Amino acid sequence: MPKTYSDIGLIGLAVMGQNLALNIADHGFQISVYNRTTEKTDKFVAENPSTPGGLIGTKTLEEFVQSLALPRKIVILVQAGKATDAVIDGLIPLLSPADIIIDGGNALWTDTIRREKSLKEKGLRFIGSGVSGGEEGARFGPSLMPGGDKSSWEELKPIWTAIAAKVDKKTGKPLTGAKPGQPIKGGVPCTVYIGENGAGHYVKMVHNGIEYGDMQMICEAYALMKGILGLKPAEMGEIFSTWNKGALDSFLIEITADILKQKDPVTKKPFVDIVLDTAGQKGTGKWTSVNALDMGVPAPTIAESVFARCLSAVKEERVAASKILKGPKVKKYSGSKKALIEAIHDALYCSKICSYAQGFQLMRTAQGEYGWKLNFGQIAQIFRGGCIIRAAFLQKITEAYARNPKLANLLLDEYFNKTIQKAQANWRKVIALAAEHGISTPTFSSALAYYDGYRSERSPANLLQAQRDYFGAHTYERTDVKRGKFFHIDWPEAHRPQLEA
Ligand code: NBP
Repeated sequence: MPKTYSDIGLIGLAVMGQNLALNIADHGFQISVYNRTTEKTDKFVAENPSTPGGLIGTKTLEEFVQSLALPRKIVILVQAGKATDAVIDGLIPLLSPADIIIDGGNALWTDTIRREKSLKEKGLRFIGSGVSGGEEGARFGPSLMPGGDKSSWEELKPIWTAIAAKVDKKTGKPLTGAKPGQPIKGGVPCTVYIGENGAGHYVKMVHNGIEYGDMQMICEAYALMKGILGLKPAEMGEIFSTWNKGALDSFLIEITADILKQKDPVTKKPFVDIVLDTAGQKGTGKWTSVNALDMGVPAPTIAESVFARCLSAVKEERVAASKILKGPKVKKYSGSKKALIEAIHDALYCSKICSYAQGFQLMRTAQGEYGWKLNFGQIAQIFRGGCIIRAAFLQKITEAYARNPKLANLLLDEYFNKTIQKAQANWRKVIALAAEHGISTPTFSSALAYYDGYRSERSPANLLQAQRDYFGAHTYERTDVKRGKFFHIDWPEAHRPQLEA
C-alpha cells in the first residue's frame, strides 16, 4: 500500500534519473517520478513494479508536486543548462515555502550559485549535488557532492547517505552489499556536505577534470608500451591487471585491463585496435581548464588531457600530416623490457600525483574566491567509492590532509614527496625515451614540467619580467629590495649609448 505522500521526487528519467530513482527506492524510500515525455515514465514504472520503497509514476508536474511530502525534496536529473532552468521555472509556481530542489546534473557551478540565490529570494531552498559514477554508480552507490543551503542538506542527508557508495573507515576500500542493490552495512558514506551554493558542483567539475587527466595518462602508458616495446593489447592487459594490485589500484586501471584483453565480437581482433582513435570532450574537463586559467592556477596536466582529446578529434588532418611530417628514426629498443615497464608504471604514478596536486590546488584557490570552507581530506575520501576516479591512492590524499589540513600542495606531503624521490629517475627516463621515439606524452611531460617548475627556487621569469618592462613598462621587482616595490628602466634611452658606441 503506497504512502499518501512520497518521501522524495525525481524529474528526468534518462539513464541517470532511472538508476538513481531505483537506488532510492531500493533503500526503502517512496519516490515519485516525472519525465517530460510521459511514455518513458509509464514504461519505467511498469518495468519496476515492486521495489522496497515504491515508485509512483506521475503524468503532470502538478500531479508530481502534489504527491510529495512537505517540505518537498525534488531531484532534477535532466540535461544541464537550459533544460534545468526550464524545469526549475516550471516548478516554482507549484512549490510551497522551504521546499527543496536538488540539481543532480552536471551543472556549471556559477549556474548553481545563480539558481540558489534566485530561489532563496523566492523562499525556496536549493542544493547543487555532483553525482559521480555514471549509470552503475547511480544504481548501486554513487559519490555524491552536495553544496548549497545547509538546512536542506540536513533534510536530504538520510536519503543521500543511504544511497551513496560506502568505504571502509580505516582502509578507505569500497564496500559492497551482499548482492547488487542490497543496502551496504556500515562503512563511511561517499557523501558529505561540501559547502555553500556552488561548492558541490565545483568539486564535481574538478573531479571530472582529474578524471580526464587519469584517462589520458593511462593512454600514454599504453602508447609507450606499444610504441617502444611493441607489446600486444592482451599482454598490456596483463600488465595493467598487475598494476591494479599495487599503488595504481583503481577503477580506471581495472577497466583498462579488461578493455585491452577484450576481443572484437565481429573480427575477433583485439577490440582496442578496431576502435577509431578520436575522442570527444564534453563540458567539465574544459570548464576545469578554463577556470584554472581564470584563477591563474597552474593545472597544465588537466588542460593537456583536454587538448589531447582535441588533437585526437582532427583525425583527417593527422592522417594527412603523418605523410608529411617525419619523426625520429629509432632502432629497436635494446634495454630491459621489465625495467621499462616498471619505469612506465612509475612515470604514470608520479604524473598522477602531480595531476591530483593541481586539482586540489584549484579547489584550494576556489574556496578563497567563493568563501567556501572545503575539507580536502573528506573530499578525497568521498572520491574513494562510487566515482570514476576511485582509487587506493585517494586514501593517501586523505591521510596527507589528516597530517596537515593546511597543506599548501600535495607534493609537499611526506608520502608524496618520498614517492616522487624514489620514482623520479624512472619518470625522467620514460619522458626522455618518449621524446627520442617521437611518442606524444603531453600529460606525463607536463606533469614533470609542473614538478620541476614548482620545486624551482628561481624560475626564468626574471628574464620574462625584464622583457615586459622593456616593451610595456610593466615594471619589475628587485632581488635586492623587499618585495612590493616596483621599478622601471627607461629602456630605449638606457640602450641608446650602447647601440651608438
Ligand atoms: P541527459 O543529459 O541525456 O538528459 C535527458 C533528460 O533530460 C530526459 O529525461 C529529457 O526528457 C530531459 N529533458 C531535456 Br533533454 N530537456 C528538458 C526540458 N526542457 N524539460 C524537461 N526535461 C527535459 O540525461 P542523463 O545522461 O541521464 O544525465 C542527466 C544529468 O546527469 C545531466 O545533467 C548529466 O550531465 C548528468 N550526469 C550524467 C552522467 C552520465 O554518465 N550520463 C554522469 C554524471 C552526471 P525527455 O525524455 O522528455 O526528452
